[in-house]
Parts: sequence; structure tokens; C-alpha cells
Amino acid sequence: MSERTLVMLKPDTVARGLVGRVIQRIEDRGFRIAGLKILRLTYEQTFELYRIHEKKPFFNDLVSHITSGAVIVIVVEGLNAITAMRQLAGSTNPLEADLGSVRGTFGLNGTINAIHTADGLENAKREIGLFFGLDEIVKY
Ligand SMILES: Nc1nc2c(ncn2[C@@H]2O[C@H](COP(=O)(O)OP(=O)(O)O)[C@@H](O)[C@H]2O)c(=O)[nH]1
Ligand SMILES: [Mg+2]
Repeated sequence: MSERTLVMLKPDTVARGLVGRVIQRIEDRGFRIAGLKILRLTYEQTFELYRIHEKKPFFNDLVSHITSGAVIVIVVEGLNAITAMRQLAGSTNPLEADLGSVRGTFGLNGTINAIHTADGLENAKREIGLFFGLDEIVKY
């Protein structure tokens, strides 16, 4: 089933000049880009994206990384995009991620792990809505 999901290239990916290579992998996997923006997230936007983790011990490190520089948010569209993008991203900890995954290739540690991708249909819709208006998403 064709789905849309929200992917974010984290500040490490932008700062290290890996944007093109990570987007290449997304396109290589057969997905289309239906929306794309470069942004510097505020604390409030970051909190909204990661609100379910508010009480976790890693939350402060997570917020400080995400607000440390520019990010690129992307609406990724295609067959089973939500599940397939999770697989392409790899496990949260780059040490546990498959070597062929984005995190296994580019991730530095548990916080600085290259990419975010929504974990299910409800969050994909919610997260796309945080960053994109309906008029900003291209119809293929
Ligand atoms: N340092 C550290 N960061 C974590 C840990 N778990 C999650 N994070 C960070 O918080 C983000 C959101 O966590 P989660 O939704 O569980 O993982 P994801 O869906 O794979 O990104 C992750 O991508 C990491 O940047 C952890 O155990 N240690
Ligand atoms: Mg998550």
C-alpha cells in the first residue's frame, strides 16, 4: 500500500555533508519525495516531535542535539513507506544497526544517529502535520 511517512535528517547528517547520500538511499529504495524543507527546530518544535520521550533519561541529550543545527524534514512516499523507512534507518543504536542501514553506515552514537523516521501510521500523520501544510505536499 502506498503510504507517506515523515523522515528527518538530523543535524549531524546536515553538518557532515551527508544529505545527498542519505536522500540517495531513500530514492534508491524506490521512494518519492513529496515534500522537503530545511529548518532549524525550536525547543518547542523538538518537544512536540519527541513528546513521548519527555521522561526518558536521554531526553535532554536528544533535544540538545536536534536543536544544535539545521535539519531536513522530508515527506517520503511509496509502497509500505512507514515500515520500509524504519528498516532503511536501522536500529536506534548505530552499534546494533545493520551495516547496510543509514544508522549502521552514518550513525555516531545512540543520540547522534543520522535520521528520524515515524514509527507508525498515526505518528506519520501527526509528524507530517507538524511540518507541512496539505498545500506543501506534492501529489504524484
Ligand atoms: N543516548 C540515547 N539516545 C536514545 C536512546 N533511545 C533513544 N534515543 C534517542 O531518541 C531518539 C528517539 O528515540 P526512539 O523513538 O526510541 O528511537 P527511533 O524511533 O529509533 O528514533 C532516537 O533516535 C535517539 O536519538 C538511548 O537509549 N540512548
Ligand atoms: Mg521513534
